[in-house]
Amino acid sequence: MGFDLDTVRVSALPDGAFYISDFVTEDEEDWLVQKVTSAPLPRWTQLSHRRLQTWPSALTKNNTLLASPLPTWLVSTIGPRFKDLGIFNDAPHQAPNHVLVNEYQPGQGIMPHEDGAAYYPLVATVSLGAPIVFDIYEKYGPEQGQGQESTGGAAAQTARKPKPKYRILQERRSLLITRGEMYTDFLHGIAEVTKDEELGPDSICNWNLLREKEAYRGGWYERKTRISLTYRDVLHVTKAGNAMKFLGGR
Ligand SMILES: O=C(O)CCC(=O)C(=O)O
Repeated sequence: MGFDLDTVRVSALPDGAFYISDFVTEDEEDWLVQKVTSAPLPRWTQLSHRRLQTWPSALTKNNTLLASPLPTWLVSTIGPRFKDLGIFNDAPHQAPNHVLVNEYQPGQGIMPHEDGAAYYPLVATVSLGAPIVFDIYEKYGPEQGQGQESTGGAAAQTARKPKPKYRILQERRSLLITRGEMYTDFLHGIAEVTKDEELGPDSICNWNLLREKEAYRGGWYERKTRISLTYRDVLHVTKAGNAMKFLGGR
């Protein structure tokens, strides 16, 4: 439909990040949240600092996806919009084939990490329920604490807590796309806090693209339950028959 991604580029970041503040409507958000939260309990993996659903299934040990369609609710509304934006056009399967659904309660987050070589270097994240600050860290910078000792203990870890190089505010109903250099050359994470603070045009790099700047005028907000749908393209996909061969079946 000719949407110009350049109009939503996060220009303060290295090439490869885009932010659309009203990607899904409030009704669509309610429906998606209902779908996520009504999933049977075994669908959830309880991690120490968040809950996770993996659709259609977890990758094998060698980062291969067993071919299976994504559930309709994850793609019926969102899939056509990705197509209109053309964001997966250059990916091997021209569409996402894997979605990680994360749920964060206030005080929960995810350690700085990279998503790695299993995926085409593009993640499209739909945020639901509440805003959250997404932190970007230099991979090799001094702040990242290269050579951080694994035996450092809690005090040492706190003292050397890495400082994000960039901060992106993800509003509810928004889409964040990170790709290319943003995917390969940086780490990302979400702080384990109950309040996101120091918010403003100088610290939040997508400030000019926000839908509800007024809500953050005081410079902070209290975290609430936030859900993310992170769409990706797994590079290696195998059909069920091939997987049986892997497992020793003939
Ligand atoms: O919830 C998010 O926005 C980030 C999730 C994330 O970093 C991941 O799934 O690798």
